[in-house]
Amino acid sequence: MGRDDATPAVANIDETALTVGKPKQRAVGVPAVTHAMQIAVEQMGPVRTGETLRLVNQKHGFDCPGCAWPEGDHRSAAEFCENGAKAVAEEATRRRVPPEFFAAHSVAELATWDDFALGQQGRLTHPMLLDEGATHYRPVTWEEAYAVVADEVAALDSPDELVFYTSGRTSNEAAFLWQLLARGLGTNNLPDCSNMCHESSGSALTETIGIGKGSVSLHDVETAELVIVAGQNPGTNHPRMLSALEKTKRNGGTVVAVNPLQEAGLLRFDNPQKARGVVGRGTPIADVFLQVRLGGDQALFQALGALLLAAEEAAPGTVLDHAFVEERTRGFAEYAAHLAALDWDDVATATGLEREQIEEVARLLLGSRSTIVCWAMGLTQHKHSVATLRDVVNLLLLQGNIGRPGAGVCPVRGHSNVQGDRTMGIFEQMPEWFHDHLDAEFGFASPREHGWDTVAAIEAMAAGRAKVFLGMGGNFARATPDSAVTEAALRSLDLTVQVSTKLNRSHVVHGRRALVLPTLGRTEADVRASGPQRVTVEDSMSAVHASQGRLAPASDELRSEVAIISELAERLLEGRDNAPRADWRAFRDDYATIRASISRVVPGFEDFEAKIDVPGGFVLPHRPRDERGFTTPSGKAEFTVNELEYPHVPAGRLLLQTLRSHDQYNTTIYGKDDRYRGIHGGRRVVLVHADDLAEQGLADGDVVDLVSEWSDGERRAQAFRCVAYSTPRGCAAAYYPETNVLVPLGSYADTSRTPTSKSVVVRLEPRDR
Ligand SMILES: Nc1nc2c(c(=O)[nH]1)N[C@H]1C(S)=C(S)[C@@H](COP(=O)(O)OP(=O)(O)OC[C@H]3O[C@@H](n4cnc5c(=O)[nH]c(N)nc54)[C@H](O)[C@@H]3O)O[C@H]1N2
Ligand SMILES: Nc1nc2c(c(=O)[nH]1)N[C@H]1C(S)=C(S)[C@@H](COP(=O)(O)OP(=O)(O)OC[C@H]3O[C@@H](n4cnc5c(=O)[nH]c(N)nc54)[C@H](O)[C@@H]3O)O[C@H]1N2
Ligand SMILES: [Mo]
Repeated sequence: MGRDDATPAVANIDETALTVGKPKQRAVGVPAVTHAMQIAVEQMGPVRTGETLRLVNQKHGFDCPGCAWPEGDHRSAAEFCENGAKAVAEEATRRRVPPEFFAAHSVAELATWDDFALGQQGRLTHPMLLDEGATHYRPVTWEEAYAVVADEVAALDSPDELVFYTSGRTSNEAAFLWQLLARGLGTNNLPDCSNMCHESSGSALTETIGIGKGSVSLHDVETAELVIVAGQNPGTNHPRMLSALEKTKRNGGTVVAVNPLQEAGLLRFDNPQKARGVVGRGTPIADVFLQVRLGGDQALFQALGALLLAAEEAAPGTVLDHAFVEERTRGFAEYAAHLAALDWDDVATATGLEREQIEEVARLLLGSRSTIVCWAMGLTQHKHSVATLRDVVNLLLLQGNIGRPGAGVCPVRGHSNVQGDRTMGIFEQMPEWFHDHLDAEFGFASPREHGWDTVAAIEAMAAGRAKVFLGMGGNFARATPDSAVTEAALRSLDLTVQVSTKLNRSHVVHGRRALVLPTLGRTEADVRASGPQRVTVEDSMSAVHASQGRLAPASDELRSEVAIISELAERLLEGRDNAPRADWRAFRDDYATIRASISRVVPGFEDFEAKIDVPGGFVLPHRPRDERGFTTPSGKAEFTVNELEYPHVPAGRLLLQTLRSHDQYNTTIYGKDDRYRGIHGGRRVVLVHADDLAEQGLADGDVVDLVSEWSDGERRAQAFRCVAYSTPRGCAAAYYPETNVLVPLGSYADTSRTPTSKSVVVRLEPRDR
């Protein structure tokens, strides 16, 4: 089986408009507003743009489908964020993909289009079926669509041949029903986008503090004395976080950035809502910038721990929070002994940093009474990510930086409800208590054997053990690693079903039969038998609040996710032994009935309905944050001993990270510019240190193939323009999803099994221009 790039056919790659300029030193400001407005007006027209953007993240509006950064208590009239506006515009677009579109374009033709071309077609309007052997999708009624699913599910030998994927935009209500349907049929095969995202955070935090969620509030970030932002590009991916960091700075706090790339948003922020940002010089964000090597963070956090321990030894009683360490934690002595043997040569190799740079940050830690560490994909997508994050926790525990104002762990989530989906049970290995509660609520016996995560699901498809794939949002074919392998796996299925808002590659990489089921987005009014419905979401800081769309739906045929799931459930569960006793019709007629069930199954949701009547919603309990209590088996926070790891790259090879440009939302491409990094008009670029290019006999502007090397062979992504860029020696960067073809399915993080999208060993092979 080939493992090379065929997506889209390389013959169609047109990057003639690509230009490269100088990276920016500051983020947001007026250009961001202008750019967002341009995209919004293109997609929605001027009137709808005004109406729609007014409702984003307002207390009676809809939750922004952009990112999971929380809303503050004091929202400005335009809680403005460039990339939030772009996310909204993509959903509220006036462009449509009606049945005539599918009649005009065969699936084979669409499979040669790139992600940008597919996504730009607009909103799906009608349920579509691809019959066995057919060349084109054809429109069907909802009833016919459900019958096809029922037919394929009835033909299965076991419910474990089903895969229920979830992306993180799904509301709590829909997610709760989705997992109930899967478990009602008898499987825990519930892979989700989180497996590829913050799973390492969940794994490390659950082991060490007993809960896989962040422990800080927005106010904590704004009032912390020290915030370390590691492995994250907030200027692009969480722009509203820059307003919080601006406040941290104004309150006298210090910010340290740890990143191989000098991301504009980490350098300087021009707040578009403040006159100062528009006309002045904006706010410098990072006081210290550690340009770390890819995968060098574990070494950095161990080194910082060792320096704190050394300072404590030099002046006993002045550095550590002894009371906290003694009363609330376990394993300190072993951790301290382990760090005493830290090899500083290893630290230098792993991080690429000077010892003085690390000592400077250690001094900031010593001087800070409240420290927060924020992180995202730069820390979670490596082989040793869970170990790295355990070492982040170790460092914070030393000074008692958990469960105290201005202190804590802050994994910054991606999708706007990815955290809520997990809370609702979207996980292949929910704890026993969850199953007990679910069984009690619905009078059935849910399956207890763990299901498949994303990597396991792809392996199962490839091995013929999975037969039917159902995707609740997302773009499984494109978001997953090892594109060629994954696409072949998807094509071997009997049926692929995608519940989607917009056209994407997962619709054209299909099983023997395929369904596209169009659904309402968050911006749209969802009116059911009992009237207009609201749904709920949970942000990165465990705040749950209501979201209510107001726009007229993109088409009369659209059904809400809740309606689709409950209608499917009635048909798939009918007549089965051990089916959950659920009133699916009541669920879809009035979402409050779903919330009533949630309130009995998930702790923290008692009085759910009343709590979301309060504008801004409510914050879920979090014992480490609220009472310094730890629900680990020992009842204490766990110091852990982790062998130091970092990527070893053979001579002549580079370590590639796959990351987001400024003009994309995961696999949805808004445009072909990456303004802050100086890239315009194209995406097939690889950012490489100038000396590495020279050493390989290459120059800026040369076109190369990226070839990844793995134990089972090579993978190739064709035709990338080399860009000389500021990044540590030996490190390179290129955009996802074009480079997913290079990430081997078998290369994932220990424990969390997150694909190693931030460390892929590659060589650059010159090709003729
Ligand atoms: N506009 C927009 N917003 C988004 C998204 C989007 O695509 N577009 N996606 C959403 C989702 S699902 C997520 S998960 C988040 C993702 O948010 P991010 O994690 O910010 O996204 P990435 O582009 O993957 O960027 C990773 C950052 O980590 C750095 N990095 C890479 N490897 C390392 C490393 O080994 N060590 C350190 N210290 N740094 C490293 C990279 O240089 C880069 O700055 O954003 C969410 N928000
Ligand atoms: N190489 C590499 N791979 C990665 C990453 C990386 O950094 N590098 N990042 C990983 C991460 S962090 C993540 S989270 C995953 C993302 O994985 P996914 O969540 O699967 O991908 P998205 O691109 O966010 O999904 C976009 C599609 O969702 C659908 N959609 C949008 N809104 C809605 C809605 O309201 N309802 C429904 N039903 N559908 C909707 C649209 O049809 C759209 O085409 O990718 C992962 N893959
Ligand atoms: Mo993500």
